[in-house]
Amino acid sequence: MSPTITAFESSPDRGRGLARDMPVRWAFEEVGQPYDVRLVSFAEMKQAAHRALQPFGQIPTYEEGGLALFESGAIVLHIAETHAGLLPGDANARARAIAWMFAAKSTVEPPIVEREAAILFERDKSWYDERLPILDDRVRARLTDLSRRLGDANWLDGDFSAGDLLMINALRRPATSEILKEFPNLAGYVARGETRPAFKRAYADQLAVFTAASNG
Ligand SMILES: N[C@@H](CCC(=O)N[C@@H](CS)C(=O)NCC(=O)O)C(=O)O
Repeated sequence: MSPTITAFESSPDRGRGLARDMPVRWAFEEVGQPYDVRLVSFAEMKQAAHRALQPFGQIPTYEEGGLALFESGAIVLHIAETHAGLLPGDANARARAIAWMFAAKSTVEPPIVEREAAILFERDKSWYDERLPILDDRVRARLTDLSRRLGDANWLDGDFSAGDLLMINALRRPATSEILKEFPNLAGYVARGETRPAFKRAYADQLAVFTAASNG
C-alpha cells in the first residue's frame, strides 16, 4: 500500500510549491515511491482527528501501515532511509547528508521564515521599517556562509541528497528571492534543483490541486 500524506485543500501559495507537502512530494518522486494525498481544509487541520497525527494542526502528515509521522524533515528522512537515492551508502557521507538536512531546517530556514512572517504580518507595525533590515542581514549572514561552502559545486556534499532537497526547499521561499540574487551560486543551485524531473513532477502535482480547487 502506498503511503498517504496530507496537503492543503486550497493552498495559500496559489500552487507555487511553497507549502511543506512539496519537499515530501519531491522526495517521493526522487525515490520513485507512489503516494496518495488526502487534502484537508484549514478547519479540518485544527480538529482532534488531524491533531492526533500532527499535534500543531499543520500539514504535512505521513501515514503508512502502523506508522504516522509529522514534520516534513522527519518525513523526508524516513523516505530517504527506507528507499535508495536520497542518502549515500557510505556511513560517513550519509551522516553528513543528514547534517545538511538539519542545517536546512534548523539553521537556514528559521531566519528566512522569520523574515517572511514579518513581511506578511508585521507591515503595519511602527517598528517594521527598522526591523526589516535586521532580518535581511540575518538571512544574508546565513546565505553568505552557505554560498562560501557551496562554492562552484553542484550540490552540498557530493551527489544530490536529501540535504540538498531540504536546503533548496528552504531557499525557494519568496522572502529570500531578492537576497538570493546577491549569491549567484546559490541562485544557480536552486535552479538546478528545480530542473530535476522529480521536482517538476512534484511541482506539477501540487499545482494541479490548486488549479482543480480554483476551477471547482
Ligand atoms: N515544521 C513543520 C512546519 C509545518 C507547517 O508550517 N505547515 C504549514 C504549511 S507549510 C501549515 O500547515 N500552516 C497552517 C497552520 O499553521 O495553521 C514541517 O516542516 O512540517
